Amino acid sequence: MAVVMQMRLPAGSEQQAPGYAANSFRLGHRVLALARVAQMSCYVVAVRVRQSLQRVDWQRRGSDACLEALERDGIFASRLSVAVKQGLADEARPWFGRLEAVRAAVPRGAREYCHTQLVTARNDAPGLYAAVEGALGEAGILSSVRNYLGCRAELRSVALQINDEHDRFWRAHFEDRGVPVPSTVFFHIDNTYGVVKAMIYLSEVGGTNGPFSYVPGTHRVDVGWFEALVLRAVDIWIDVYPEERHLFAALPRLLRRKAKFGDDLDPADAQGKWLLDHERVMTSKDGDVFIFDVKGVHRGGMVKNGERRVIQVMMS
Ligand SMILES: O=C(O)CCC(=O)C(=O)O
Ligand SMILES: [Fe+2]
Repeated sequence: MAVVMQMRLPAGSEQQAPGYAANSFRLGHRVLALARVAQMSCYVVAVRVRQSLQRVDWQRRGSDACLEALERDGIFASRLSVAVKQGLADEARPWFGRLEAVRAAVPRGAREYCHTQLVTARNDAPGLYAAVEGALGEAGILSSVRNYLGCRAELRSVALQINDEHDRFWRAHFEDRGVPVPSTVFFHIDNTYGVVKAMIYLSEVGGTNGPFSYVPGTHRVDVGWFEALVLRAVDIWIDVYPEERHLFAALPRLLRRKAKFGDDLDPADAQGKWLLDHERVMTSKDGDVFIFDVKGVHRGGMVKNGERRVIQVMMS
């Protein structure tokens, strides 16, 4: 674990990612890029402050296997009973139907990440939220997550996810340019603070239909407040304004960092190799619900054959 603590989180700062223009830019580009990073940084700071305020006065109560695993590894795997799983599947069915309709309306090759997910709101899907809350509560997971985050965490969103072999969100930007897809593709941390997610497998998931994976211990890598801020702000910028992605190259080197860094790594370099060597791939054999701190390195949904169905739950 000492290695983890000494490791610097690779943040895509060194490599020229496919799709970014070469290192030439106009002054106007640099000014716009800096303004965007400043704008998004304000948002990230606000999220961070809100998270700190939520932690005021929280009293931790006891410990358990889930809490210990979250603190040590950043991930905990568990099983649900057949009845609980069936209840979740029943509640999720109509929502999966809607997601299927969304997916059917888009030509397969043109599907984006947004077509893999349907995020529901509690008011629209009270039955689904109750079923998920019941499942996580019964397994003791919700109380462990609250102790881990140090606040009264709630379900912020419940999303249905379908991934299949035709999805190209994780590889299109390489394939379209004739660049090989690196083995570190899509390794990332989430661009939030104070969030734990649960991935609940509703289909059988093996090695090739998009298993979720996590690099244990990486949630404890301390990148320092500045880098933590920049890599989130840059990521949110590119998510919100994808058409400005090429301006990443106009940033000064110090700011050329992002939370989705796996696409930019050279798998032959030591950091990429270390991540691949320590990656823990979660199939249905390992459990059917995985609880993880999103600030650890993870990826998933990159289906080579078949399809994967999951419920993704965000808690904060
Ligand atoms: O779909 C997956 O397995 C990964 C999802 C993910 O990165 C996330 O929910 O933060
Ligand atoms: Fe993620």
